[in-house]
Amino acid sequence: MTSKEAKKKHFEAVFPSLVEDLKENAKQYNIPADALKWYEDSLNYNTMGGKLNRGISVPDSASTLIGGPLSSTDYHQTATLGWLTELLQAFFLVSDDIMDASITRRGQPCWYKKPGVGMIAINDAFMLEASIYILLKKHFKTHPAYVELLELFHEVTFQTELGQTCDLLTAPEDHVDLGQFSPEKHSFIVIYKTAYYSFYLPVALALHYLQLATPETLQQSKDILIPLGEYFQIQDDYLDCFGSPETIGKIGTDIQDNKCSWLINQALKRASPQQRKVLDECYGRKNAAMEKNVKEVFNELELQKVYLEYEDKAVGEIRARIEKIDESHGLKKAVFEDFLGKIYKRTK
Ligand code: DMA
Ligand code: MG
Ligand code: MG
Ligand code: MG
Repeated sequence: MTSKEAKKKHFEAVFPSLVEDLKENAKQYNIPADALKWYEDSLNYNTMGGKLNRGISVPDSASTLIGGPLSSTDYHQTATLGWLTELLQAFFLVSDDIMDASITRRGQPCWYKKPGVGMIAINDAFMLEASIYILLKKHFKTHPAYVELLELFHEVTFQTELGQTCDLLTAPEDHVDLGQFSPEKHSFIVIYKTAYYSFYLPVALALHYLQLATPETLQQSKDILIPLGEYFQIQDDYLDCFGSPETIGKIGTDIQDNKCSWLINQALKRASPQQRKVLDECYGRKNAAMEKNVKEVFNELELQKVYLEYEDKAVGEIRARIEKIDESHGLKKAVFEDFLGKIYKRTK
């Protein structure tokens, strides 16, 4: 087993006790047995099976910040905060898959697509979110930064929802107007819907847990993690079209969903009048043949090459920012180098 696999196993081993905590909490309301089982199944199905990068980043960042291995208590506590990040992600993904009409996630049917689930998934998403605060209270009520942790989860949740609002509003189902897209709109969408919760949140949690969070350390972290998160979502947009569904575990929907993705923005910059006509006629239509026409234009415009050039440039800029970090406030460059290492050139 590689050390990465061992780290994942160690992190996964914390989850069952959190599920037990949540079941115990639910039992005080005399929850019927079938509802308890439903809740447990939803917790397991929607929280496990992914890369767990966000969650593992909390203990990882904490260990880098203190410059050595965590005590077993600190590991357990920061891994718990990591799992809260994964529960937040589960809440967003269950909802996102309904809104994006997605088919698969993590190589399995999306939760709402499971027989017998359907729109119950909406309530399950709320239950996943509520679970964050049940566990936060149980494990961190007496931590000096309890209120900061609570406010951080609330703020990041709102930021993500704001991003999702713009993602959905720029992608109306019944009306395609590619003139509505712009790189600026794209940048806003991806920073809010992805960067805050996926990148800023895990590091901010580690900083609060270790009581190293100050306006300076939080701001310095944000200045790097937001661009890093923007790069990550551009990878997601790229993989939606050019990734392999077997590897990314999901079937891309951005073209049919009329999404203001990075690829369409790049295509619009480069398209000839004829190519633009194809995009206007075929983008955002629930039709596989039209989706194929759009992909053909993307290929003609060599967007894979454009992406690799973007990646080199973006990563160079992120590395330069990391280099400039002033470690005297308690931050460590390695926190960000590790994050970048986890996602650089990813294919899933
Ligand atoms: C992801 O956007 C954002 C959130 C908040 C889940 P997306 O729809 O591109 O994600 P995915 O490609 O995983 O469905
Ligand atoms: Mg989606
Ligand atoms: Mg989405
Ligand atoms: Mg996507």
